[in-house]
Amino acid sequence: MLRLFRRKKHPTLSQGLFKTRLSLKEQLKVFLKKGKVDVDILTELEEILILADVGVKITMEVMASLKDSIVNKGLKQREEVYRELKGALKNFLSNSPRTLSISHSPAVFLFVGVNGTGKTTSLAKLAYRFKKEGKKVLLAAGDTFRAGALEQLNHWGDRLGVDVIRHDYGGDSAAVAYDAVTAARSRGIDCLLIDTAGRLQTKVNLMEELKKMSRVIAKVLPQAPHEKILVVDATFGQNSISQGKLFHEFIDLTGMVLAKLDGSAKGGAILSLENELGVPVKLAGVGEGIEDLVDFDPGEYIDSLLSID
Ligand SMILES: Nc1nc2c(ncn2[C@@H]2O[C@H](COP(=O)(O)OP(=O)(O)OP(=O)(O)O)[C@@H](O)[C@H]2O)c(=O)[nH]1
Ligand SMILES: [Mg+2]
Repeated sequence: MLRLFRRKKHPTLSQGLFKTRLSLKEQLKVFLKKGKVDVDILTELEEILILADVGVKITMEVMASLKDSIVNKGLKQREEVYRELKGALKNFLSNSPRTLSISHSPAVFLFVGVNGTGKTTSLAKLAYRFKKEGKKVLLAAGDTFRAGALEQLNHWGDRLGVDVIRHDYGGDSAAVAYDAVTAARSRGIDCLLIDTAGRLQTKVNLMEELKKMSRVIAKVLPQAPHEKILVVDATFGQNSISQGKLFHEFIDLTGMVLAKLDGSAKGGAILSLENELGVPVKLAGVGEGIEDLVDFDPGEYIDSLLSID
């Protein structure tokens, strides 16, 4: 059954950054072609970083550090500055581990985020990955609010051959979570993935509901949920920062999934997002297919972002 989803080529982070790179590549080439370091170099680089939605704050800090490097290290060639730029940008990415916490049994994952960011799809992609690794997976339909949400998750459950714990529409999402964790324990499940309804970070009552879900889960299983994942829509760019901050305030996130990276020309925003939140991006969605979920590797990210190939 899982063979149905198999494709020839595995997706990559670099592939997901295609659109962002498209707008940068030509500018970077022009930048490098000029060869020598001159008075315009920092202005040119600044434009490139802003174009990738790296954000003003980080761009300014990187410019200051490059200026120092050019003077102190006596950089004469643009190629050298370009290498220095990659190093400088990497420093803004989080040092926290990016591996998912799956050592507990069951390992409980809570997916949260604003409406339509890609929560349910990312959850299904991760369930598929776990299933492929031979793990026992269970899904929970914590979105009892949006019309069609239960059917959407059921559909994924059917396709993946994974059970879904669900209540009716209008039900209490914390009660779904409670039942799901209880079921996961009694069935010897390895990974329980809990979906939630999309919500605006400014709606305090809805944010409190997430807190309650988290609390109820911990009552059944202390230390759970082991991963509280914010799913961010990569096309939002810098706008995701304020959203992310509030989600983090309410439920203390452990990681982020950057969904729809393939559709975004704003891949540079990951730098500000991580830097401002202090929460690592662990996975990236690079397409609508079930296999289009990749690990986020900081080195690969910077290299792909600034690649001229
Ligand atoms: N291109 C692309 N599309 C994606 C990706 N992830 C999700 N999508 C699409 O985004 C749309 C919304 O995805 P959902 O997973 O339903 O989003 P959600 O956050 O669960 O939405 P709500 O439950 O309504 O808040 C769907 O059409 C998905 O196919 C991705 O990585 N790349
Ligand atoms: Mg959903």
